[in-house]
Amino acid sequence: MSIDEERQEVREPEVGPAPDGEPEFSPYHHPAAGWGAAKSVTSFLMRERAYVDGPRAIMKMNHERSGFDCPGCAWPDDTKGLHLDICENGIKHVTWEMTPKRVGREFFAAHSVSELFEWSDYDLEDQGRLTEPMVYEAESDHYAPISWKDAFELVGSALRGLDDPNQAAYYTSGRLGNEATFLYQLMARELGTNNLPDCSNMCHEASGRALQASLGTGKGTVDLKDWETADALFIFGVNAASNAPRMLTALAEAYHRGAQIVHVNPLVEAAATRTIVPHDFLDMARFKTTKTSTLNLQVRIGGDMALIRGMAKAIIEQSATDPKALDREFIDRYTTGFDAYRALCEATSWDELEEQSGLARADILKAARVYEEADRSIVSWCLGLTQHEHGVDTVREIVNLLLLRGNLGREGAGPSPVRGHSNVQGNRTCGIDHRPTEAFLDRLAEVCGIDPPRAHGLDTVGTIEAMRRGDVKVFVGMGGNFALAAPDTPVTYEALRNCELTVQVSTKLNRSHVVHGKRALILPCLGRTEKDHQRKGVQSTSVEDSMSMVHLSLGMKRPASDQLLSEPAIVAGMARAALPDSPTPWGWYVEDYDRIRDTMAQVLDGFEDFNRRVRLPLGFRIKQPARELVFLTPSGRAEFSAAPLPNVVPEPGTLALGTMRSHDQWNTTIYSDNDRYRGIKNLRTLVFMNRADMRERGIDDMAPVDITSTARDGSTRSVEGYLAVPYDIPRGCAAGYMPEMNVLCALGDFSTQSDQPIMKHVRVVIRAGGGR
Ligand SMILES: Nc1nc2c(c(=O)[nH]1)N[C@H]1C(S)=C(S)[C@@H](COP(=O)(O)OP(=O)(O)OC[C@H]3O[C@@H](n4cnc5c(=O)[nH]c(N)nc54)[C@H](O)[C@@H]3O)O[C@H]1N2
Ligand SMILES: Nc1nc2c(c(=O)[nH]1)N[C@H]1C(S)=C(S)[C@@H](COP(=O)(O)OP(=O)(O)OC[C@H]3O[C@@H](n4cnc5c(=O)[nH]c(N)nc54)[C@H](O)[C@@H]3O)O[C@H]1N2
Ligand SMILES: [Mo]
Repeated sequence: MSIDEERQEVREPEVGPAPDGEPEFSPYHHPAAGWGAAKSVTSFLMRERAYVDGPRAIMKMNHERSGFDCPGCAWPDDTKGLHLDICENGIKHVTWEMTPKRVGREFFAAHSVSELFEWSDYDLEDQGRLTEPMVYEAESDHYAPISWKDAFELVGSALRGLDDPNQAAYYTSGRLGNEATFLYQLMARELGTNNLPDCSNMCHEASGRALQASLGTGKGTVDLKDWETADALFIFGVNAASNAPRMLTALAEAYHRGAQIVHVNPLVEAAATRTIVPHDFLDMARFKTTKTSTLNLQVRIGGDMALIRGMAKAIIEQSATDPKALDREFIDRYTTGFDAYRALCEATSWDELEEQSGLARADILKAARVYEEADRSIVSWCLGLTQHEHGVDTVREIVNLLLLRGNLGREGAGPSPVRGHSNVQGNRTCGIDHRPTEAFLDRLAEVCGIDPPRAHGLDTVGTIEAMRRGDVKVFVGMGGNFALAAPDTPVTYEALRNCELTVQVSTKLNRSHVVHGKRALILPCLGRTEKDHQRKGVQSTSVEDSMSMVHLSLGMKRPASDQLLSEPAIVAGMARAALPDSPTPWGWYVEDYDRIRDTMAQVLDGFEDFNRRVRLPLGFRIKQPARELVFLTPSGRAEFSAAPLPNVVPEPGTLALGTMRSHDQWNTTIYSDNDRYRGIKNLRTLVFMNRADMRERGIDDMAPVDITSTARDGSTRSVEGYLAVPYDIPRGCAAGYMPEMNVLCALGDFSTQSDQPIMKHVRVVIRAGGGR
């Protein structure tokens, strides 16, 4: 077998570290955060040998006047200037970047790429920070050092040599700062393509499209102050204690002031129980826990839309006797489409709603009552709602529910998506969009003097398909780990390997460096914690959180190597090489990021006076017209949707499988094989199942099973020897971890509404297996 054939063999990625004990499961009964988190942080800092720098960095995180923005998630910083607005997973995330370990030229000389391909993902990342640019040499099958100048020239000549600029694609993972983002999209469009796939295509694309359609702007309308004044919080499909842990503080505060907190999730996650507020030292000392939930509803996978429609139906029924149940004045003045929506709710039977949501009518009515009794309600959600075929319809259904009672454009009320990567929202705001608006392109053309292409570009799934066909020949990844994050792992590998050139701008070694094109570059960049020196002094970059606050992030640490370049400098280097006659002053921009911000202020809505406002203590909030009850929709009003309820009940014998993160993981970065809040130790190749579903299939607790998914086109994909964990999950539902289970997600199974891969509803058959 040739190297390529050998590597093409389908096999599950080994993602986590080698287990250091037998797999264990014992349900978790402790509060989220608190001492368990403190203990976990301490042992993590010890292991990463970062016990001096770690605590020092933590004290600089998320300050209102200086310091860097925690790259851990997109939850906003505390507006009260609290100086320890941090969490266990943020600390782990930052420490991971600050590791003293290095991966330099000696490492690459000692290990061929074929050898590295056999390593686990944990071992690849665990080598530490990348220190200098490297180029793949096919003859020796090794990465070898290359100068920045030659690396840029290699990219430039490959891009100049394409027959069509659409033969390149430029991926963005959501940590890229706003300034680098702006330059990156400018480069792509100056070259002539809108091929700008991003992680958001796998994440919150559905939220953006739904909010755009319903409200005219693709973002949530609430901020932290609203969270602090809501009477009811509805939290759909998010594992907050692991993935947005600072939300726990908001939930505990809400509970203290008597707000209702409803969690909707097939699993009762740790954030839906109790917490010890992480930075409340008195609570920590007294082991004082606070409840973070008043009602938990375990919907079936994909059943949220039926629940929400049921709540709306109950409100509408109630309005027959209690006119105050609906806010008629609001509906008449600001919305359109109410009558059709009401008719649809009335026509949907309770039987259907119960069947599709997996909940009893009485439970749906409980949620409806909470909603009706609250003067101000916020509905929040994450991937549990978006990574479905009908993600757009479901998010629109949330807006429908909010509109019924005028929960929009006033304090304490509105839709609140919880974004993923720390700057994924900023990436979109600053132009990473494969479907840019004409208005944006016009402004870009006028201000930057370029002629941007008007045809829409490729998203993540489209890029993989095009690379496979050979239509996209150059892939540039600005951060992230495309090989492992994307669906259908072997297919994504094949696509990347089919490229003439793959370029990865990264901080750490990962799968996307060892699954590469015919030629390949690793370009190492500064991390967010590190000092960014340019000609005009130390630079800061800006980021936008989940609630549209834009603020500066300033790195403090000495860079991991003196060969690292900043992301803006890397974009500028590639652009200058690819566009020798460019009118854009690339080098001049990089000398002083204020200059990039001055241009951005002219192109982007809401960025007027950018340089001054971003330096205000907490930065500034981008205007959100829907918050002011200005709707940029075709009708000029908020638009009710009236989508049919999808059938989400699994066919007999099959289960709906959701792929998700463990507690000790950051997307494709795995810190350990444990998932503390779900009671799992030393195990990642598992599937959580309802015990009755296990019994029916003759599967014992913790016994090996084989899982086979069936795609829409009828093709099947399997994993073997996963352990079945009996769990409190509705019948017909199952769950397991990404990225191991990405092999089960067919590339063709993306939502027809958002083009998002359907990662939360994979149709599977699970059988007792032949052993591990
Ligand atoms: N520590 C840490 N923080 C992170 C990340 C990380 O990997 N680690 N990733 C970041 C990124 S990029 C993102 S996008 C976010 C992701 O944050 P989450 O959305 O919390 O991510 P998942 O782990 O996929 O968890 C999805 C949740 O949805 C539930 N769920 C599954 N199917 C359904 C359904 O049909 N309905 C409902 N209501 N719920 C369902 C699952 O039980 C689970 O609780 O977190 C960000 N923050
Ligand atoms: N089955 C399944 N698949 C999923 C999901 C799911 O729920 N289920 N979730 C999807 C979602 S929501 C997302 S967002 C994607 C995540 O997709 P990606 O964003 O592509 O993946 P990450 O794992 O976040 O990327 C980690 C890598 O980023 C690099 N990195 C870290 N910091 C920096 C930095 O400061 N600069 C640069 N340039 N690079 C850096 C490091 O080299 C690290 O190895 O995965 C998606 N895939
Ligand atoms: Mo994400």
